[in-house]
Amino acid sequence: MANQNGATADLKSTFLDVYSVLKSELTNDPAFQFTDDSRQWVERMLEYNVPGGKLNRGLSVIDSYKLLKEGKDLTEEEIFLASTLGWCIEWLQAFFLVLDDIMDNSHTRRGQPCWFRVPKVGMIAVNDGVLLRNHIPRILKKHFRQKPYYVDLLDLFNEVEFQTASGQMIDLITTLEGEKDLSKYTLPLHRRIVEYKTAYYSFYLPVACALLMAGENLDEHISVKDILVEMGIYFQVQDDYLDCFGDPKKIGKIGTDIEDFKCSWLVVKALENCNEEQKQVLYEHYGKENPANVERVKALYNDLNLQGVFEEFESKSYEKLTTGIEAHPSKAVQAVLKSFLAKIYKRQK
Ligand code: GPP
Ligand code: MG
Ligand code: MG
Ligand code: MG
Repeated sequence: MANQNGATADLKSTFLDVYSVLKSELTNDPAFQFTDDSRQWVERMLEYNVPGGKLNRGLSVIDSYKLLKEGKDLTEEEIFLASTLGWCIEWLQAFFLVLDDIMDNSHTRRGQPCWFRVPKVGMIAVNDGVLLRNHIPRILKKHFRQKPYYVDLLDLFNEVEFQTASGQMIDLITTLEGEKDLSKYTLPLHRRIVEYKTAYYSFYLPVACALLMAGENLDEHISVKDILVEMGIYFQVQDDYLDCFGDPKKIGKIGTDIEDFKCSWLVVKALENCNEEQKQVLYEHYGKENPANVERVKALYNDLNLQGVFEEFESKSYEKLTTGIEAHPSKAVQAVLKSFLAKIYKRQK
């Protein structure tokens, strides 16, 4: 066990070393004449937004690639390249989060104020998001241009970004003022939102990167994609649950879903399980900024035992996903998927 933890810690420190290399390349990019001020801005913006998360998405590119290689030792180049792809996903995540926090009017992220709330940052954060997004093709160009799978990588990142932005759009337009209508909040709508806004970039993308690096054709791995999308949906249900019931000290952010009138899994389940009287409470109090309204919604969630409903959902999802994984013909792919599931099952952060 100590050994395994040692290996994990090692992998993480190698991974962080690659971050330093990429950051230094980007802050010395010859395509732009950096001044001290502009270089310092980018440097601080990257430090604040890129490396401070759980790094699960990024690290799982290396994990997945290793498992696909079935125990063969990776060369230094392979470790560097898999880490670089992992960082491209972390950059994408940083880009999404900087903008998502503005759109969701959030306060904290990863245990610190959201980037746009930092003094003198404000709406410069919007342009920082655009820059973070533009760093990805610059990293890919520098390190993968000569690879046979370069075009496929670019295409993959583009496709997944499009899916995520489309999911984010439906997450946002369902909450529009004047159309605040809880009756449209059903499980199929929730599923559609979270499949697009979360599942592709968080679950499919890391494995797809590893598959491309291993020389695979993504069209031949549709069943892997289907399982990963299911896992991503389960992951976002956990995110919705933790938004209300998680410990902000552990998850590093304060929930805003009730205030924001989000089509969260919790409100969908509350609507499914409530009586007429409780429905009135939801209609009256959901989607308001005032803490008293929020508390009233939370009290109703407790009355409806949504924690219990969630626990049941969690163990059922685990069983279903495991069955799906074990039906996959390749043991190596099974190992990739199982390691993903183990990382998120019953997560508290
Ligand atoms: C998670 O939603 C989804 C994203 C972070 C994707 C954002 C996509 C963009 C194109 C900006 P969330 O709002 O529930 O996440 P969190 O709870 O972490 O704020
Ligand atoms: Mg959001
Ligand atoms: Mg958010
Ligand atoms: Mg959330």
